[in-house]
Amino acid sequence: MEHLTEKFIILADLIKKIKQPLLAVHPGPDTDTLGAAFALAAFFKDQGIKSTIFSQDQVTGGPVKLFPIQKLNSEFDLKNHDALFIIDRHDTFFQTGLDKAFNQLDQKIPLINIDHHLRSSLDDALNVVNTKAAATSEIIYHFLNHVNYPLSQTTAQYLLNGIYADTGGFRHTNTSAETLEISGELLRKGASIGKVNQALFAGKSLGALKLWGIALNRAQVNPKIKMAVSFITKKDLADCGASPGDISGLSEILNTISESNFSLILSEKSEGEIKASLRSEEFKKVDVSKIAKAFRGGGHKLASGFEIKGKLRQMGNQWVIE
Ligand SMILES: [Mn+2]
Repeated sequence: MEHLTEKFIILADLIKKIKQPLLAVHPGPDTDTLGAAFALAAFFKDQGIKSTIFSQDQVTGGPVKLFPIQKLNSEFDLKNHDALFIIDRHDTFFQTGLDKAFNQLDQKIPLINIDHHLRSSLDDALNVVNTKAAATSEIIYHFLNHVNYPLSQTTAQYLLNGIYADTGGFRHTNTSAETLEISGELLRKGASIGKVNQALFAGKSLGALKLWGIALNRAQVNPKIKMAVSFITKKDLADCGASPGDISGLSEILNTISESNFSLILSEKSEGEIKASLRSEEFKKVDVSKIAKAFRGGGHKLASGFEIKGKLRQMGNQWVIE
């Protein structure tokens, strides 16, 4: 992580001059983007800096139990801020209209992009990017360490939440020795693996399991391309009383089918929009981000996604996108 030191020095210097930064988490906020943002906000608060966290979308599923989500703002007015932080996914800048608001400002404010995904630099930004980091929360940990910020138990938990989630509970191959060392340090500060595990992986609702049941029942493997595929309609979600957050995890289960090299879950998002999430495993040697890119999506080698226009409809025994 040595090469980020230079960025950290610039960032620490920049933070001395700001009073009201806006922190943007990515659409469909996950545990890592929230963990990184809330940890950074705690640091700011202790420096007498009043930060605001902006989340375009509501938080659903497990992360609800891990963060004070009532503190999130669903709107922003960049004129009230003197710095803009994009947390965990650089495309948030474009997807939420922050780019337009930023470009319309009479007086430019610093733009900081903190990310661990591939190809995630932003023009005109201070890019604090490390693609080797398992999570953005890991980068934030290093930064807070760099400025000698003493982590409280709550802040340590935020960071552990992010790291635990993005490594699939230390099961994915992005779990490095450093990831475990950091996590050990966070445990020493009082963070709990049990708490985050319960919220993310163990605490499944009946609705979520019913939804998985429907999707697993529909699952098929395409033997030619070794793809395991299934899908979820909006009606399924409503019928099961499940939330969109319950869909994640499904692609990971599908991914464990030994005849498949990667999994694809299609889920109806809003009217006429279908979300696709792809997963693979290191040993399967498939780069799912290439598939996602072909559909103008993004992500990383083992977990990517894209969106397409359409509706899922049943025609006899077949389901089609129309
Ligand atoms: Mn992340």
